[in-house]
Formats: sequence, C-alpha cells, structure tokens
Amino acid sequence: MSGYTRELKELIKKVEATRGKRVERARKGEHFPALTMDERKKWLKQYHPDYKSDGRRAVLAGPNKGDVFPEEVAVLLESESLLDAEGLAISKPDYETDVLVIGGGGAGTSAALYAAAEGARVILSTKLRHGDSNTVMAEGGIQCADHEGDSPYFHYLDVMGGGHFTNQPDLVAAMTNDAPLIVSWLEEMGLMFDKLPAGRMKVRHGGGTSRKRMHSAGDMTGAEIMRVLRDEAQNRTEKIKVMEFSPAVELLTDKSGAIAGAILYNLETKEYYVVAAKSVIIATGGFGRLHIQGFPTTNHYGATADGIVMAYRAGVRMQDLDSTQYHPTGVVFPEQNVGLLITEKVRGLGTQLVNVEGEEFCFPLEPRDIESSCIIRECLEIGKGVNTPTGRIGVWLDSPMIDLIHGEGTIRKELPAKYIQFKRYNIDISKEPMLIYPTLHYQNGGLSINDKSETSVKGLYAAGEVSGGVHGRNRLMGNSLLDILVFGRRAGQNAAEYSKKTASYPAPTLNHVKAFHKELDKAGVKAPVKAPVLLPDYAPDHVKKRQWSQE
Ligand code: MEZ
Repeated sequence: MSGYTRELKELIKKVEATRGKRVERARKGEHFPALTMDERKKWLKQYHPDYKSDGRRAVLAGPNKGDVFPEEVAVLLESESLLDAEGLAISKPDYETDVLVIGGGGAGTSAALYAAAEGARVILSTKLRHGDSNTVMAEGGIQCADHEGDSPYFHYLDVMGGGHFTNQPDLVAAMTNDAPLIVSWLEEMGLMFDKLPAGRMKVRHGGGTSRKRMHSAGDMTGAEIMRVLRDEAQNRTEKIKVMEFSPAVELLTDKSGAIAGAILYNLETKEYYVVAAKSVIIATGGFGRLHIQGFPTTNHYGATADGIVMAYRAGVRMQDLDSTQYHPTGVVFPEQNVGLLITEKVRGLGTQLVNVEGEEFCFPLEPRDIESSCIIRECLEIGKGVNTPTGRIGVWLDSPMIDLIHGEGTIRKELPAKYIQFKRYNIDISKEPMLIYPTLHYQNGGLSINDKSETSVKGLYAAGEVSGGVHGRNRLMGNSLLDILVFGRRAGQNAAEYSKKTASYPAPTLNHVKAFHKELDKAGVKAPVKAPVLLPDYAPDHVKKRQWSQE
C-alpha cells in the first residue's frame, strides 16, 4: 500500500502517463532546454526569495553598518552578548591551548587535524556531539577535477559562473586547485568512495557543472566524510582535546584587538569556561535554523549563526551574508520530512521535474538558484503545482526514471538513504515520484577571509560555511564538502604557524564586546536580542507561557 493519499495517487497517474516518452528522450540524451542568460536573470529577479525587498533591512552598527540583510540575520548582527561584559572579570583561564577550534563539523575537525599535524595543541569545542553539523547532512558528493578531460581550470570556471562571477577569485583558485589533494587525503583515511568495478572513482554531473566531477559515497557522502575525520581526531587525543556540548558564546581579544581565546558555555552543567588561545578558528557552520523568509531547512539543529555573531562583534566584516541558498529539492510530503534534503544526485542520475499535468518545465541541472526559481514560478505563477493535504505546494521529482534509465536496482544502490527515508512512510521512490519544493540549504556568505583562511582580526581564522566569498552568491553542489576541507586545512596549518610565533598567551579581555555594546547604544538599536541563540526556539506561544523565565 502506498503512503500517498488517494488524491495524490490520482495525480501520479498523470506523471506515469508522460514517463515513457520522457525516458525515451532522456536515453537519447535529449533534455528540456536550459534557460538563456537573459532568462536566468529575469527568473531570478522575479522568483528567487533573495531578490524580494520584503523582510530585509539595513543594519545600524558594526563593520557592515548600512548594508542590507534578511531581518532574521540583521537582528543577530545587532544583538548583544549573553555575558555581562562590563561586570565579568576574566581571571585565570580554565584552559590554555595553541589553537582553539570552535565547531565540530567537517571544517573544524579537518582544521584540528591539520593544526595537530603541525605540532599544535588543539582544543575543539562543539555545541552538540562531535560531528553534529551540516557536513553530515550533505548527501550527493564532493567535487574534484581529477579525470581526463577535466582540470581545476574548468572547475574554477564553473564555480565562478555558478556564483554569477561574484566569488572572490583567490578563494576559488585555492579550492579548485586543492581538490585533488583533499580527495586523496580522504581516500588515505579510508573513505569509501563509489568506484567502478576496475577501481576508478565514479563521477557524475551536478547542476551547473561542465564536466562529471562529483565523487560520492552513495547518498551519504557527508556522513562518510565525517566518519573518517572523527575517527582520525579520536586517534589523536594526545594533541586534540574535544569538548562536546560546549559552544563558544564570546571571543576574547587582547588590548590590541588581536585574538586571545574564547568563552565556552557547558550546556549540561551551565558553567562558563575561559579558554586562553594563541589562535582561534571559527568553523561553526551556517544559519539554516534562522528559517529565513519562513522556509523550512535541510540544516542540522545547531545551525544558528553563532560564529557570525561573535566574529561581527570582534570587528570582522561579512561578505555576501545577505545571500541564501534554497536547495531546489526539499521534501514537502510526507509532512514529517518537510524541508529535508533530496540530494541533487537524484537529478544527476537523470530524474526530471514535472508539474501537476505530468509536464516537464525546466532543465533539471540548472544551477540551484535558477532551478529553485523555476520551481517557484511553476507553482506560484503558472499555477501548475501539486497541493499537499497539509496545504503545501510542490512539483514531482520523477525518481522511477532512474531505474528505467540505468537498470533495476540503481536507486537502492545509489540512493540507499533516500530509499529508506521514504520507505518508512510506505513510499517506494523506485516506483513512485517524490513531491518537492525549495528548502533553505546554505548560507552563501559569511566572514570575509583570504586564501590563508585569515580574517581581519589577528590570530582569528575561519573555514567552511561560516565564511564568505568562495561561492559568491550561489554555490554549486559538492563544493561545500570540498570548501570545508580545503579551508579547514589552510586554517589549521596557518593557525598553528601563527601560534608558534606567539611566545606567550595574550591577556584576554571583552573590550571589543563593550565597545560594540556602546556602538549599538549610540546607533539607537532598541532592545537588542541576546545572542548567540545557540538553539532554535520552536516552542509555540501557549507552551512559552508555561516555561520558567530565563531572566
Ligand atoms: O553540496 C551540497 O549541498 C550537496 C552535496 C547536496 C546534495 O544535493 O546532495
């Protein structure tokens, strides 16, 4: 028995009616025409949520004063500390370390490994468990130009084109040139890449790629990367101390404004810890749990922009932080899975998007911002979306095409996690299509860095989704898993190097926080919220009324 309702099953018949012809065309390599450059611009402007002026405003204080951000981000940039910066005396530190890494996902863990390899003593603090991060949520693959007919040069051009040439070129060059080194490092650590029978890596297309360069581990590539990184860190306890459930809540600076460490907060015991560090790497990931413009998200529970908040107060400018990635294919049915990612690999394997009439309406491998705009247009303007029983809207992702094109059993082999995820609700995605709509997936911008992963604050580095510039205003699939490791490595190595040159621990202060609070006051920011928020607040009002006051 199918998990779809009677009404949805009736609509699926329209998809089935056109499938045979569509598969035939796909087998011949024919596809729905891609949009022209002019159409792309028009579609983005009219349908992409980033281009709406509602729900956005200029911030009044800090390094990006006057720049426009989504309201949810602006509020956090103008927030005040959780700490009483005036009253808190920073006494003897509880811990001292060469390098403090804040964030336990792929970027933070690779940074810790590379810093330790340079001889540094490392503390890695993580808000939840080691590995709870957007890294494990990334499914479809990691890009690397390592096959004949491809090169980092073509990879570079694709990344720049995907980002509408708004990317920071030195960062793109770093990422695309380092990719082969990173993939070979992962393989040495035992990552189980998908391979052809003769042992070569399997590679596929992603949206906006001119060559097949997506390397995968089924549809759990991020989880597999995190597995080997975490194992490796656990094998180095003499150099890397991992502190779980201990998010950083504020950076510490010395009297010159250079980095001096951070204050951690133990979520279980509610204690604060002062960590004196010669250098600090921020790798706290993205902001999906801010639910910008009310979108559901693919992000993990802790994705609340903490690193952005702390670094902004310390004086780091944000780049492209007003730009948000909506992944084209988030689940809209069943309701329990709303917002969850359906990997782009599904489209890389030949699946098409079809509307309520069973008609194709866009090229399935447009860059993500374009693809999302096409789906939003089809549903909200053309009126050919599919309504779900809970009042959502979406289009079909015709997954049964995969087995018809590549042979029976391909879905179960290439997409085991998706298969199980839907099977739980009695939907067999090798026989029935999936209902999807764009979902908030990625923070395109963040802390401004250079190709050494340095920020403008001496001794402070950043890597991964928390940083900006690599992807410009739109990221292509598989470049996030690459970015976290390329810049994690660079941050780790450079922070270790910096620490070696720093003879003693700088005396830690909260001077930058006090100065920022004064600036907020002067700018007339009324009743700023307290941040980092650490965890999203999903309690409805009637529940909030019954909660203990935090004041
Ligand atoms: O890079 C990503 O965001 C990714 C691999 C996601 C996916 O579609 O699988």
